[in-house]
Amino acid sequence: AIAKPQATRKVPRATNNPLPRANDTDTLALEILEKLTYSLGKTTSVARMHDWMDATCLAVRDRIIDHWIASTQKVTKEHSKRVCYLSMEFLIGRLLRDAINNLGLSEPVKQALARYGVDLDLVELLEPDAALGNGGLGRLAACFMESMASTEVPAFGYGIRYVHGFFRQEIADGAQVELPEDWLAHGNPWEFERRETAYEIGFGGKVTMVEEPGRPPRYVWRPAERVLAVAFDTPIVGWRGKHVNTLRLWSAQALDPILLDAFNSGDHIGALLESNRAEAITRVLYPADSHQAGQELRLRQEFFFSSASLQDIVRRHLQTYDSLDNLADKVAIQLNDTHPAVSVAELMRLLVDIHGIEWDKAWEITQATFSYTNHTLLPEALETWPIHLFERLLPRQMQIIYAINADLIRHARLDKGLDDGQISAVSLIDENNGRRVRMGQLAFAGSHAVNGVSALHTELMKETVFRDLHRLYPERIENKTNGVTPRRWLFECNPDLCKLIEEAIGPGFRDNIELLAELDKFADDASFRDKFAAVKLANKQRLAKVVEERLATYVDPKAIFDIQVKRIHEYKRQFLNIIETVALYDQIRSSPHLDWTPRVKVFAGKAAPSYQEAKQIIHLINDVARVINADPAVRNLLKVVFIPNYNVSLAEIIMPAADVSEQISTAGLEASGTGNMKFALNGALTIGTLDGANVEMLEHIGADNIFIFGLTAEEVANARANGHMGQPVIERQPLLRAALESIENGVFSENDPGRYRSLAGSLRDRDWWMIAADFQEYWNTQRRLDELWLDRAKWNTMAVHNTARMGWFSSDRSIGEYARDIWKAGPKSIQAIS
Ligand code: B1H
Repeated sequence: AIAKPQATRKVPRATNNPLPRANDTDTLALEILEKLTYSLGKTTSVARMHDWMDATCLAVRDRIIDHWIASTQKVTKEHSKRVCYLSMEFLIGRLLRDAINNLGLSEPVKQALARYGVDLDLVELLEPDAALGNGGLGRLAACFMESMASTEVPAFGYGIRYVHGFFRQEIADGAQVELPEDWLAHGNPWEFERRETAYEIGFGGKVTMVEEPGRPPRYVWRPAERVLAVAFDTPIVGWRGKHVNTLRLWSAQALDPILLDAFNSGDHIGALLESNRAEAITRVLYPADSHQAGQELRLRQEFFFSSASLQDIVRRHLQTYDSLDNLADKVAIQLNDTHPAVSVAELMRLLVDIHGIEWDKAWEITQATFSYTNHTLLPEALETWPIHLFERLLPRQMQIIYAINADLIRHARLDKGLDDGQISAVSLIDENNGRRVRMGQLAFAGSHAVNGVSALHTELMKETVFRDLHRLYPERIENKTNGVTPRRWLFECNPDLCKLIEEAIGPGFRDNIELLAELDKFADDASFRDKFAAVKLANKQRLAKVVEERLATYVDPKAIFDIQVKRIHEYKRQFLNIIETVALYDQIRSSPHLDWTPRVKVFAGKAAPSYQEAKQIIHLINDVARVINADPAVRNLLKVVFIPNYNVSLAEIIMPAADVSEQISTAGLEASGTGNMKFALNGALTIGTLDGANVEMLEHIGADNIFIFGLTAEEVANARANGHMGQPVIERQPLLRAALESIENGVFSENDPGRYRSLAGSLRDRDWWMIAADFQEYWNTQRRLDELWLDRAKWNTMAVHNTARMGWFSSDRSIGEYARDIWKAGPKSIQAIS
């Protein structure tokens, strides 16, 4: 007879929380082998380096998952408030080293791989650099994700899973060439596809009013087109594995991947059209920062990820609470610039149309939930959308914006007595340029807090773009100065320096970066300084090797490494730097007997593909490099290199190798800068203008340890208002005049002598970026650096002070301030940050 199953039999209760895995070398070696065998189907004898990389990522990932599950359970159990960081860009770079380092696994993983004769350093190099961002804005989002995990602020990052990230840059005959980037080509071991977490996103169609007896009229949006947003989750592990948050990126799919009717009737191409159109939304990152793209596809991207993220937030909230009334108590949504600003209208639609909440109540919830960060004041970068496009693509959201605007204007007129001119400045609709929706105004109106990214930038926000809105809501704008994560930008990229720091002040700085201040007293200790300089030299040798490999150019690690790496833009003034380089070249040639300090000028950065002036600047740098590097008269006293394809991984090699950091934007135009912080943290001396966060770096580092020059923001504004012209200035400055003439006469472009005529001409004319205006002071300041280099003890003292005093610029501090002042989320200890 068959035994009857015992009703009382004890089944071991399934546990959600398996034992955390052991982290010793033996266990890791075994598990890496296990992944290689059972996840990748390879043996050690046929495994390629890529397979080792995948196996290593998977073994490390298992350890993150343990913490991930625990973090999620804790947040759920405690009903903690969550931060949702909405950003069109997350420039995360490689994740393996970050994960290993934060989990404290560097040594055991290294040794585990060594058992198979595999070098962890080489494995790390194979990971593609996730470039889902343009520059500072996207990298800030990545630093913030890491810091939120490290400071245990429960958070979701929401963005787009672009199939192609930021383009790969090559230089051909001196000019930039853009090639498609393909980071997903070999799969992505860090992401989890969540097919069950998918939302319909509508576009186009019609809005109808539905009236039912006894109920207020409702609006119903019937989109003409629907696309599916599917979630892909990547765990973001914080320092010491304490907490793990989620980066949720949306991928677009057709609801009906192939139209079966069309397919069956033989129209195989037509059957795929819909899926192509849908998937195009998340195909590629727009590569123009500081310039509004203006295409329909871009607006589709913005709405697509905003709507998906909000639907996700609302759904999850309703899983726990039976009402949306307390939404703002449980989530804080941060809008990273205006790219997700349509969220304000979309949340209103979800609250009012879908969940039946009364308008005023919905508006209260919306404002209490959102906050908005502005990252630029450049007029050409401020997003506006033509009404007709907006209306066609998002008809209901357009209606909602009109309604929000009507309320805003009523308040401005009746309660605050604004006149017509002031009303048109605060209006969400720009009536002067063919009627456009102003996304900055929308984000401002829909938020309880609006912040700039450095003290100066925040003040300028109040005086310029948001002047009238600020008068209307004087409490709303506040400052949150940017920061960078010390884990990636010191611990991981400069391990030798960290070892040295630890010998001097102990390991405390690894958990509290502001303890770096204790290094200050070592600045006058000659033996410490020498070791500090030795680490710098080794880092310069490492960079010199990269330059040799990629450019076949020798650079002397004993020369000053003077580095400007960032997006190429007129306001960032790489042009000023290269003109100074040309002037120096002229001087070395005409006075060869003088004691010139050897310098290597390093440049890297990408130009937006459609930005002709920026591409010309790249071409000029390469032309100048070719001529100077080949001129024997220079005797290696001056070298110029442009390293192609600047990205996060290259930055990790460059930041620790700089002696001089170039932060020379026209004052008032760089909102903050974050490269400036990475360089100084690693002991470079800054030559810079009083712009963005440079101003606060000056305060923290002290005027004796930083090289500030040039017009102030106020002086720039005045010069522009007073019709400043470059030519009279150029006439008075022989160095500048000669350098400019050689550039415009084709000394560096003999095969095309007129190539730089218009670029140079722009200086003689309005000199909009104040390059001629600032040249002489820039030159003088560079020569002061030359002189300082001769007193190496003094230089090194200053370098140590830089590292010691940069702790405040950690993104942990930035996040602490957001948590305390804006989000009211995260551990009490974080919100209590002073
Ligand atoms: C910054 C951008 C930006 N500001 C538009 N604005 C973009 C604007 O694709 N777009 O349309 C992309 C990016 N990026 C930078 O943000 C500032 O220039 C830096 O000064 C600042 O440090 C950084 C982070 O706040």
